[in-house]
Amino acid sequence: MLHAAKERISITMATVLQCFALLCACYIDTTLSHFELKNVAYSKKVSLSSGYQGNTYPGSLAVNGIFSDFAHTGFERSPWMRVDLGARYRIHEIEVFARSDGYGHQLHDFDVRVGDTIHHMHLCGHFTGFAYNAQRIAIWCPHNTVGRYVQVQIVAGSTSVLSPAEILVWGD
Ligand SMILES: [Ca+2]
Repeated sequence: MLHAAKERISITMATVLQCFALLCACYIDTTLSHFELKNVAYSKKVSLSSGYQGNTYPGSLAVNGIFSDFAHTGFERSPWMRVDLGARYRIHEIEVFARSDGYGHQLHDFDVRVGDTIHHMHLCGHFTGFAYNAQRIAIWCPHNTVGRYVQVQIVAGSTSVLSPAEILVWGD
C-alpha cells in the first residue's frame, strides 16, 4: 500500500518535472526568436579617417571575426572608423575589442555613433579612459536605435591612433 502511494507520488513528480521542462523550452524558444540578434558588421565595408603605413592595416581587419589582428588608422587628432552595414538595422549593442598584443591602450576615450547617413549620426555611447589588452567594451544603444552607419571615434588627446581588433554590431 505504502509502496503504491510512493510510486504514485514519484509518477506525479516526474509529470510535474516534464511539464516544467516543457515550459522552460517554450520560454527559451520564444525568448530567442524574439531577440535573434546577429553581428551585422561582419565582413562589411569599413572606412578609416586615415591609413597607417599606406594601407597595411585596413578597416576590413576590424570586421573579419579574428581577434588577434586589427585595423589601424594613422596618428592624428580624433581618428575614426566607420562601418557601412549596407542596410538599415535596429542596433542594440556595439562591442569594440582592444588589441591583444600589448597595445590595447591605444583604444581610449571614444564615442560610438549610429546614423542613417554619415552626416546625421547620433551618439550611442562613450568609453572613458584607456582600454587594457584585449578588453571587450560594450556600448548599449538607446532603445530603437536604427541606422546604416556605425562610427567609432577617439575624442580626446592631441594625437592618437584608432586600432580596434574587432568591432561587433549586434542588430536585427
Ligand atoms: Ca580582427
